[in-house]
Amino acid sequence: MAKKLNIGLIGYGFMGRAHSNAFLKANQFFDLEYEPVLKAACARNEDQLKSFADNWGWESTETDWRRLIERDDIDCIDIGSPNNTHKEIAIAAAEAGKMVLCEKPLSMDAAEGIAMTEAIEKAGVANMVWFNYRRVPAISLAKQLVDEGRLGRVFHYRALYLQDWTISPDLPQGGEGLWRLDAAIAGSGVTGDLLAHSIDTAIWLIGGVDKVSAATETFIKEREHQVTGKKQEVTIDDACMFLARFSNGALATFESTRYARGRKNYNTFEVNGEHGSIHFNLEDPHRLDYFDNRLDDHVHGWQSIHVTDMEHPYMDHYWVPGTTIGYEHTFVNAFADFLKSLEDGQDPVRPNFRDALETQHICDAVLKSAKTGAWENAKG
Ligand code: SOE
Repeated sequence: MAKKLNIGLIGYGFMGRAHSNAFLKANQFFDLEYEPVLKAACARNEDQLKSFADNWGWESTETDWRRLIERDDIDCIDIGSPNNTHKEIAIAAAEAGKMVLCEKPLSMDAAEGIAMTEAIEKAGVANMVWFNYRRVPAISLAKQLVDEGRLGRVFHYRALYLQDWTISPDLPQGGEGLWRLDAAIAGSGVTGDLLAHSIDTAIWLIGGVDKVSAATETFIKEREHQVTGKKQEVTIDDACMFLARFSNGALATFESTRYARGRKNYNTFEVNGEHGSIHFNLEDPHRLDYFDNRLDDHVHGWQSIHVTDMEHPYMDHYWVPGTTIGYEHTFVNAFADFLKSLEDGQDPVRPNFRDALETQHICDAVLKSAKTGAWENAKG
């Protein structure tokens, strides 16, 4: 008999849907001791919440997250609401002894992240931050190749995260669906929203960052605010580029924008090492490109590994070799890893709050450097 884990989800937007789907699917594909129960979904807009809850099979609803946390029949709080709500909810949930899952980025800034991480660690509750791209099988395979020493010493890391959905000056900022453009709700623009993903992947693959030097730009200075209906200053970073020095001596470049016409969710990275290189592009997510310099000279060349075989990370839980899985499965895989980590003798799941705080420190240093023009310490 599976052990039941009662989930209380906060937020019904894009991530509320992605997480709900993961809760419903994880036990269908993975053999796990724990089984989630979609106990209660919580958001302020009652009508929208009801139709969301009906659609995904949530047993009940709450319109006040404090009430959700008080409930004795909730074991785990999942935070899928906008960034400015993460801190208060995570700390209250930890203090109430609940497990906490939190959508990325961890927080508005590192100061908030420190308070959240301390509360989580003090309470000793299981926790995970949904940096879902670690669970793209091709990115997990990249981690395996690096850990197997196939690249040797790493010299370069090069990441791009490009989108194009904010180019129109008529796009409002703030409110439902558009809070990512409002710094008061999101904390920052592409740095926290997109580069946090790139940074999480990078530090997972090759280790920590010591220093950064950054430049940011806000191309459209004023936008109508959806809530107030007034034209207001835009204070998010629309684009960000930074140089990084990793603790292991590697040199890196990161670039992100929402103004790259034609790029929809172009999250790519390349790692160049002494014995080989790897390259990944989320718009072609089943492939990992690999160059192995240790092969004989006459067969040197980039291989494009179709990461769909039974030996590849996560793929033995799905279909047959050569068939693909999707974006939503990165959340299924992450949640399955979380449930697995609750079983006896298993290591805590990663990335946890402490890992996400490391990313948050780097984001803060990037934003600081963009203002000061100087190299900034990224360690916090
Ligand atoms: C922004 O457009 C966004 O939805 C991010 O918030 C997600 O984290 C990213 O995975 C896709 O793009």
